[in-house]
Amino acid sequence: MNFQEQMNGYKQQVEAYLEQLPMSGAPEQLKEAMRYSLLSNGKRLRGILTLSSCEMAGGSAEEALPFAAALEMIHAYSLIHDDLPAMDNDTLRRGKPTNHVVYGEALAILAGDGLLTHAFEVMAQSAHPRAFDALREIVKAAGIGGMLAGQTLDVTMQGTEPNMDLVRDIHQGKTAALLTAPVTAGLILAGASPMQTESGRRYGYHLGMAFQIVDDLLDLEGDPELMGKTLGKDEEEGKLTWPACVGVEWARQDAEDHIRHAKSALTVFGTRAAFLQSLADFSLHRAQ
Ligand code: GRG
Repeated sequence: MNFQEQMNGYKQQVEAYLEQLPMSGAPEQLKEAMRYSLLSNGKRLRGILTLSSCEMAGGSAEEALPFAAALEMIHAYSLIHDDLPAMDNDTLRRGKPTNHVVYGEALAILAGDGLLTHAFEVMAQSAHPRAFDALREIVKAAGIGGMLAGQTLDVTMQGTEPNMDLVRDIHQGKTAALLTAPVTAGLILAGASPMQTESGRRYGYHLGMAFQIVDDLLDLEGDPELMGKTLGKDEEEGKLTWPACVGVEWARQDAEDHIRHAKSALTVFGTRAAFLQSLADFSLHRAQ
């Protein structure tokens, strides 16, 4: 199976699992707003990373599915809230009108809250012996010292002079944290050693940093059709991005360096790392 076939296989597994989530107890309108964003056309990278990391360390993708789904739910919540008028005020996401444009602000906030809390419900239902350790990785990444810390800096420091240390902290929190947790959680579920899990953490950090630098570059020079959202807003709104700190050419170079570090962090897994190493290259060259 080549890389693209493997990607598609993991993506289908994640999407089939998300599609059948019962979301029991949710009023119909809330469920509809949650499913609108959750099932829209995302790359499913966080889910794919969870399943493939678990398999890389000898586990089964099946046992990692609730955690892959939880990460996609947390990601979808962050996008819904990020798009709200009080935050980035975006009207287009994944090629469709944003959640609040369709359902109104109140229901969009609730759909985000619903996805976040349901993610924990789904993980808590897992009978996996290491479920709690995997859940701890995910809580930390999504929480106040992870994604929320990055987003807080992003929102509050907007318009200030670009500064490399600050942008590094923003990127690590808002993006790298939620791309690292799928890897460490997947490895933990597979019973990987602490040393292997730390290698996965280094991979996730560098992958995440590169991913956000590429996102910053795509905002400057990407194709809005492919990206499925409005581009060019970062510069307009004085967002702290890596190209704003070092320029476009250096930013591209730095993204390449991060990908090199990400790939070499996985050498402890030998040939089993091939898929995740190709995924790192894919993230560097992505157009969406
Ligand atoms: C608590 C009010 C409140 C808000 C939370 C934490 C947060 C808001 C937002 C985090 C935000 C964020 C949008 C980070 C950027 C990360 C990023 C590059 C997202 C896009 O990821 P892709 O390209 O998206 O994987 P797809 O659509 O493919 O899943």
